[in-house]
Amino acid sequence: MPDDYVPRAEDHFTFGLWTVGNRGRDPFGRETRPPLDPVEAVHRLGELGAYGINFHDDDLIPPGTSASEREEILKRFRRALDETGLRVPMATTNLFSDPVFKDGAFTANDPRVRRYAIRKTLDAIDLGVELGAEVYVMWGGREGVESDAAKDVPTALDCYAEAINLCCEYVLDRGYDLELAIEPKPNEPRGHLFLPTVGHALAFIHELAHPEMVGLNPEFAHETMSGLSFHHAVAQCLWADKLFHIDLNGQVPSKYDQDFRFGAEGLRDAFYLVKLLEDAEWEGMRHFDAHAYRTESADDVWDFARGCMRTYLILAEKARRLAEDPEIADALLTAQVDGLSERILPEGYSPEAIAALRAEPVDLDVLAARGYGHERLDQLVTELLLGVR
Ligand code: DIG
Ligand code: MN
Ligand code: MN
Repeated sequence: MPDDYVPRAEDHFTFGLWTVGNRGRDPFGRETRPPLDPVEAVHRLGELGAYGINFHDDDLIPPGTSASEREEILKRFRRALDETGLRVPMATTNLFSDPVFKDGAFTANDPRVRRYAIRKTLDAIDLGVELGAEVYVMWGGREGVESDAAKDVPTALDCYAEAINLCCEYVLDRGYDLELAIEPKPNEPRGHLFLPTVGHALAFIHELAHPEMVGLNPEFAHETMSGLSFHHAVAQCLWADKLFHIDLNGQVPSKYDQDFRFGAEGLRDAFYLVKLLEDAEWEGMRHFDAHAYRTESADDVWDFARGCMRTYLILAEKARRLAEDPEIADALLTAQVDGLSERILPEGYSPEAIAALRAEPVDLDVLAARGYGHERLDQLVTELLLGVR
């Protein structure tokens, strides 16, 4: 059977070095897989049809690397990129592994830690731009608290804003073509994290010195951990023109951050997310911030990577099939989905328009009695997803 689900560069699928390089360690168990050479990751992802590869600074240049070793690492990595054609669309900083960040990085109480965090980020921005990154993700994995007595939250947000403002000013000063993307998460590894959801981050961005440079990198697992709809969160990012990047994976609501293969969990939300991105013709990177199960061997990891991309392509085809299905089209009409596009006062406010609105006849009993046919519509979509339409 011809396989229509083979990734192409134009699909914009990307993976982080830390995703396919995840060694299977978890809070209760040691690594189950050997380290993965970044050069091998580039070649294997290139063979699978990925468009690009991302990294934290420490993923590519481990802490303590000498200047000469750094040059050798970069030379090998660049050669692999040239040989495969893979790009580096995004880069980010590891501000969470080093114990120095145990009380936070940008929001650490100790200003010396905050100064080091900003310096490490500026160095990592230089490295990312050097390798072609156009989006810089900021996930505040340690920006939070366990004991609220230890952190004054408004002042911590001042620190967070100061750090991001300085990074924006650095980008402007260096003339980099780079956007910053905040990645919200509700908790883990801290008891509570600042900027826990897309909503908090969108509000925070408006208080920054350069809000136009800062957007969102929402993650499927992170909004889902809060019990929220990921596709609704992404829809609001698109609506606010703030979807600068996206982290795709699978997650069961209200559990620890599972970072499963895309579609392994949350398949319905994943479908509406893919439909949203494809209907919007969003051209950003489909980044899989996910990893293989701890049970998997080094070879099995590539089944994980292949599965992420195949599932996205299969769901994209389902979205096309939905748009072409006449029975679903009829059910959408019954639900009056097109009615949402009608503005109430297309000419805007005027006393005359309000007077007319108030004077028009309305039969509430008729409006209240109508059915919207959501059961039929949802069953049709369910059958489409189950492959019987
Ligand atoms: C975790 O979800 C975070 C880190 O993996 C990284 O900083 C960011 C980029 O996708 N996601
Ligand atoms: Mn995650
Ligand atoms: Mn992520």
